[in-house]
Amino acid sequence: MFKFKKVIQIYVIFTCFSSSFIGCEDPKSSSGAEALLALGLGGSGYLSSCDQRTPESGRGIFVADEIVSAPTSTGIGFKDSDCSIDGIRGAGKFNGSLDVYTLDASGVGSSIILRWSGVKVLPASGIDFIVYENPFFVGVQNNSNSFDNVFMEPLIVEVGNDLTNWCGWNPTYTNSDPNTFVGNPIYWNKFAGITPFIYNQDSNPMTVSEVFDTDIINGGGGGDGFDLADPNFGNSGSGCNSTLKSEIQTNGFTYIKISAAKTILTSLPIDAAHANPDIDGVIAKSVTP
Ligand SMILES: [Ca+2]
Ligand SMILES: [Ca+2]
Ligand SMILES: [Ca+2]
Repeated sequence: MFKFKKVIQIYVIFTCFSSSFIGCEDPKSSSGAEALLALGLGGSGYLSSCDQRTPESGRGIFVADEIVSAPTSTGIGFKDSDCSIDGIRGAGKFNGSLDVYTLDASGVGSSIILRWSGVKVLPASGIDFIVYENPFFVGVQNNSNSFDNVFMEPLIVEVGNDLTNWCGWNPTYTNSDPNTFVGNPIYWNKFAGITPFIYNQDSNPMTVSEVFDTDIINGGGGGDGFDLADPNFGNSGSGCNSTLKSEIQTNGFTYIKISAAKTILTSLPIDAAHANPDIDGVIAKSVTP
């Protein structure tokens, strides 16, 4: 959870109000006015900046660009689910992206389901897609940082073809004390929300090969990559079986479901400060023509 979220939301809303209502309507959000009323501001809703951004295309980076399910999106600020499909905008190793949609810590709003409009994600060599939350390295902000302490809000990732049955990567927290939260990425196997990222489609587009190299310490773009050929794939997920696993590994998948980790693995030692993950977006390496 960002400390400054509410401040930024209120700032944006006030900016919107003080510069007249032109461009401030959000036709997709009937709850915008309700949220403003809840803040004591009254009046109409407004258009989030994410609504005015578009994901990059045309060079082999395929951004998930369609929201299938984000049931508690309000269309406002960090609760605008459009921020999860408008492209990836990292803010460097030491800052979290602000181009994000924040999940709820529990309930239906703790997951989001996205897809790539009209196509499926195909299996490719190496990692097949990358999930970007907005983690950042804690500590000294230069290359003397040991890069073993991340402010992270872990996510669990699953994929499927029917919105009912899902296969995942068997995420496992391996700290020797399973009841203590440690922000060292080496303990968070096959979660997302773990690896900071510098890829930003606007200010740091990188090359395609750099973007699909998630080793942020050694020149890659960062983010959390997943491979359908990983031996862990199919060892978790609601409704996963060997038939679905094989189908996805052979012919790809349509939907990705991204959930606040503790809502699936309830024993994880994730406190309230790390329980509202923020989704910048997802990219795939290959999709159907
Ligand atoms: Ca692969
Ligand atoms: Ca976050
Ligand atoms: Ca985004």
